[in-house]
Amino acid sequence: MNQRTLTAAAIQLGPIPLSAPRNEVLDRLVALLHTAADAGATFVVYPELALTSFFPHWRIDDRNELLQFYETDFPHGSVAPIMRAAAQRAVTFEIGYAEVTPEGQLFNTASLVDGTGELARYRKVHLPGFADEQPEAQHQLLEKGYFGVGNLGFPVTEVQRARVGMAICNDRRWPETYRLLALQGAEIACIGYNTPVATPHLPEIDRLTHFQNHLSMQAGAYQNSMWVIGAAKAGVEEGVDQIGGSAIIAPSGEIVAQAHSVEDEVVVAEIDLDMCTRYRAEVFNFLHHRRPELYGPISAAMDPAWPYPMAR
Ligand code: ING
Repeated sequence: MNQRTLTAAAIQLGPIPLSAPRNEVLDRLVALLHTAADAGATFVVYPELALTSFFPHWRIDDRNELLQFYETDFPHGSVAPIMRAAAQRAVTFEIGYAEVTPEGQLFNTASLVDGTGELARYRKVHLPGFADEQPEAQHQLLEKGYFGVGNLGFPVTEVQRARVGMAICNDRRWPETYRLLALQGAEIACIGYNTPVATPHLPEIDRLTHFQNHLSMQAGAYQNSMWVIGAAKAGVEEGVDQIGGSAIIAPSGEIVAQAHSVEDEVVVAEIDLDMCTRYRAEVFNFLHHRRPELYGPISAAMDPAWPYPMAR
């Protein structure tokens, strides 16, 4: 059986200023797709909210002002120039953007797209931060106010003989994300992110932001025998300093390629999809070694008696 490989790229973006016209942003993203394709990539991953500034970092009271950041007619009205480049270069891409539905629902969304159109859509499930402004914080994280909880599950789609799933930013910190994809046979998890260096409400982790970024994705990749492609929006964007660290991570947990800047940067690696199969035949043979019947209600909410603030 001939080996299944594909050359993939994480496309890291530097800041997208609030003042940046949409055509300039698209020109940047198209140029980066060509750079990736020139390096042999046929599959590329852009960051979360790759078309705009990360606007949950500040309070926006006026709904019409807020809606300026959301796409109403994705993909053709939003990323047509990228689709044309994708068709020209035979590339499939994954991209994050803010979505408003015809019914007015708001989501932090990512889609798989090729030159013919949209292949799959995912809406972010794990929304960090708050719904309301935190007056003492040096920057806001208002995703709970600006997005609904994702309602499309964790879809897995066949792309170039690979089974591809999506997650967005904070999703990568939760083991359930990778396991739900792995249980559907996903071999690649695409994860765009916008992650500030400083976390207003837990400053003790500020020295660990980079470490915990890679820790989360490496653990997810290894414990679920999948490739993880993490793509950052990096640098100081509208006053908030964000980490880079875009990386391509193997089912072994090894980082096989990573960004070294906090600007636009293309990170390329050849992905051996059969490594997933080898790990799933041995170390993580779910059928032979895993015992879900003994795990009890692991998906239930934690006991309210626990001393932790519990949602639900
Ligand atoms: N951003 C951050 C992330 O999960 C965060 C929020 C940072 C949560 C650090 C916890 C610790 O990477 C988004 N957009 O989810």
